[in-house]
Amino acid sequence: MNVHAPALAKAHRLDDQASAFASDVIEGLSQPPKRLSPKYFYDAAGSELFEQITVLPEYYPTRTELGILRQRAGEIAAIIPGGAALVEFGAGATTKVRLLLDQCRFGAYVPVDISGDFLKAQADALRRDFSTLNVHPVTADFTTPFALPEAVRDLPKVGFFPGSTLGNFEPHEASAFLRSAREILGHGAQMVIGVDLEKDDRVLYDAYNDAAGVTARFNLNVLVRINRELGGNFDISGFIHRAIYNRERHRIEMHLIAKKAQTVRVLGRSFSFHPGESIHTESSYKYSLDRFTALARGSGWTVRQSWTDAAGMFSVHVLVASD
Ligand code: AVJ
Repeated sequence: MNVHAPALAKAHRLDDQASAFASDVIEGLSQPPKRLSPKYFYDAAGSELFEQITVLPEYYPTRTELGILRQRAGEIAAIIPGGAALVEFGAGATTKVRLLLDQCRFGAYVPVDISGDFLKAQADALRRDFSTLNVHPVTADFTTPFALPEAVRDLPKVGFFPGSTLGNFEPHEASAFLRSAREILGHGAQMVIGVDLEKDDRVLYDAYNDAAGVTARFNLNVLVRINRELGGNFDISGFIHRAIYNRERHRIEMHLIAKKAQTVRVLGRSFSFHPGESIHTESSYKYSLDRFTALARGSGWTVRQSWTDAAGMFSVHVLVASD
């Protein structure tokens, strides 16, 4: 056996990730209208800015979802089979999963994330605090099919997809993701999912236009990242953050707006902007309970139970695989 193979495979994966970023950026900036995927917000600086967003007074989703999970963890535990493997799609801060791990007797925890380093640190912390929990991190892009670790093959499966990350997907992508999760988790699986709800325009607007300007910095950071990682020459001060609620399409849209005409070079290519031209950097879809229920049903799942906070701002659902 070639002892260097794992190291080479790892280097190759990193190359793949870097070149996917490069080709996605080139493709996105070549389109009219220009766009960038929100998955590229989360370099080290972007992840730190996102953590700051989650505690902003205007940003209600994180604290509202935590409140629901805290209040309902006992009820969730009661409908989840003992000894199940909890498979988390994407792994950020461990605050939310700890609420479930505190209440439910899981046989294993499988965090799945594209960032292997972050996963390892997170896994180590959980092993320390839950000494009997088997933690099996999987480094993978959870939007594409991946294999679960052999060690959890015979355990019941429970998916976990908090934070309304589902909202970043276009509706057809959200459906494809739910179908793929159903395939990965298999027959009889359940899934705990957090989904942000439609509400008053002003509340939504403020959540993405915080007074302290953290969301603006989070949005602009993707240009900083392109400059650093792809040798771009974006003038960051030449763009402003804009977030609007598009009620017809049930989504917050984040844009970066060119203040003046300018030409930017990235990886040897030129991209021209006219004054006021936008780069669409994120959509964050908001659901009604009915639209989410229909989406789940059309994607291989049945809603078993749903909870919201008292003000109906955010929802948490337990889904059961259909058939
Ligand atoms: C992580 C996708 C749920 O849409 O609210 C926060 C990302 N963007 N502020 C969201 C985000 C701007 C967040 N999600």
